[in-house]
Amino acid sequence: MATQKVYIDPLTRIEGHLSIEMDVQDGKVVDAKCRGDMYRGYESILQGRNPVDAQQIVMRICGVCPVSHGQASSRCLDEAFGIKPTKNGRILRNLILGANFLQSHILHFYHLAALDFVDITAVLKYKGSDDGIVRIKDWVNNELKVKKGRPDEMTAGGPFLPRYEGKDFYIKDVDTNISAIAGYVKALDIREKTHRMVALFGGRAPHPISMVPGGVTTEPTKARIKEFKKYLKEVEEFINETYLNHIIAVAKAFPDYFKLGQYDSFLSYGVFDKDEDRKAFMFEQGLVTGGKLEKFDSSKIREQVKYARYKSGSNLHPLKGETVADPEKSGAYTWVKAPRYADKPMEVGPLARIVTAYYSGNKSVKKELDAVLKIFNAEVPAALSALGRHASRVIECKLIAQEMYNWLDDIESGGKTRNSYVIPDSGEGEGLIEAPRGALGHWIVVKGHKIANYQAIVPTTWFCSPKDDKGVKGPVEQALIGTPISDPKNPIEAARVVRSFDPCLACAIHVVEGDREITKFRVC
Ligand code: NFE
Repeated sequence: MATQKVYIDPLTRIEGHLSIEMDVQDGKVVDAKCRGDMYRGYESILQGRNPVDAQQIVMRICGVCPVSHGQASSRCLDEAFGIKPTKNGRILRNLILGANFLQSHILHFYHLAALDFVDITAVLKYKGSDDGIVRIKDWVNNELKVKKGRPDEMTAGGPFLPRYEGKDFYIKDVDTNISAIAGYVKALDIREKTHRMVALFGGRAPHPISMVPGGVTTEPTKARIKEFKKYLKEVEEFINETYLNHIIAVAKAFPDYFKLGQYDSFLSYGVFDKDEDRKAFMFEQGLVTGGKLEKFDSSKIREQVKYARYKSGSNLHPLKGETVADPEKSGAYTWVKAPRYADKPMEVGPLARIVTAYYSGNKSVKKELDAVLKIFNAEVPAALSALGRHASRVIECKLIAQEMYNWLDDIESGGKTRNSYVIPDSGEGEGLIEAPRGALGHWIVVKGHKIANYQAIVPTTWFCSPKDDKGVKGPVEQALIGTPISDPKNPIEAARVVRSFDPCLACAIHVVEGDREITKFRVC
């Protein structure tokens, strides 16, 4: 049968700009290309600057995960300057990062991915008095009127409509839809609380100013700890009583997604340090392929650029990395490089962390993952899927919220929050951390007290990577193959698979090409 090209361009409800090109045969994806259509360029901006400026500048890579970029950069500088954080500095870093994880995972489910499953038009049948739902109902009503009266306006922008339309695309049960939409509204409020938690020890959100080499500048006063706990309790209740139930409801309505979007090679740098030497983590460091755990060795990381729009420098370790744009490069189809670990494309992110922790013998993770799988009478391989990614996020939220009380209790009253530093004439540093979306690494080379080289490999670069130098596809490209496409004009199945990874192209790349129309917007 003939191959049909299907494009999702742009893929909406993600951070940044991503397009997907697919070859579909007999109603299934047989080939896929993941394209980041922008250039980031932070590496060039940083050259020649004072090293301590790096951690403030790199946070601007993204408004969703600035904490991770700030902390990856601080770690880089810790290593280049030959220092470690104090105990309180480490705990405060964990608390700021943990609050950002909660914010990001709740954002991803309710405000980005859930609308692939939940039927927003169910609010039209709503008879109750919930203020948030009534406001959404009015909004949807008005939008639908526009659509009925003026069909040419059907592509009008808006947070909910238009959307992919088709038979059985959305949850049918009205109560589940209404409850999820109520969750959507409540999640806005809950995310505000998580931002406040970041700001209490970070100084502000979303770009905290307190994270510095050697620790954190904010004092963990009793008043701040008390306020943090107050917000944490509310957020924790939402995770355990609302978010978890909605994930289960989506999985019950769309169990096929335990089989779709599968991938089976995972990498985690380890996160939420238990000591100042970065030897033990709440979520373990390691790699898992086919259920086999392997020790991580950062010297095996390389970036390949045969299919990315960059000059030469292919297959370099990031400390020697080069980022020289080559927009017209023949054969290249993306601005995202192809990071590889020992030549292999790796999935990073919440699922990678949960799988790595599971195979490392992490009892809390095993208990939570087994409990979710039991509901579906499923085993671990089912978790290596689109639904497994959603489940991993809520499991992480539950465990992080739980652990935060212990971190707060571990703060040493009156203890130093940071160690001082001297910028050396020369040095090298590697800053590895987990961002909400996965393994994040920053690398710095200092010469003459200035930045001589700075490279970042972000989570989305790992999973949205193009083919590598040997032609092996990236994780999202591979996970798409075999996805059924019931209607090539409404490829919701592929969109669900890609969104389950939670791509952030804003992190991966930044400057848009000006030579082609991406989409049209109506500004009203
Ligand atoms: Ni822009 Fe980020 C996270 C990082 S993803 S959101 O999480 O780093 O590439």
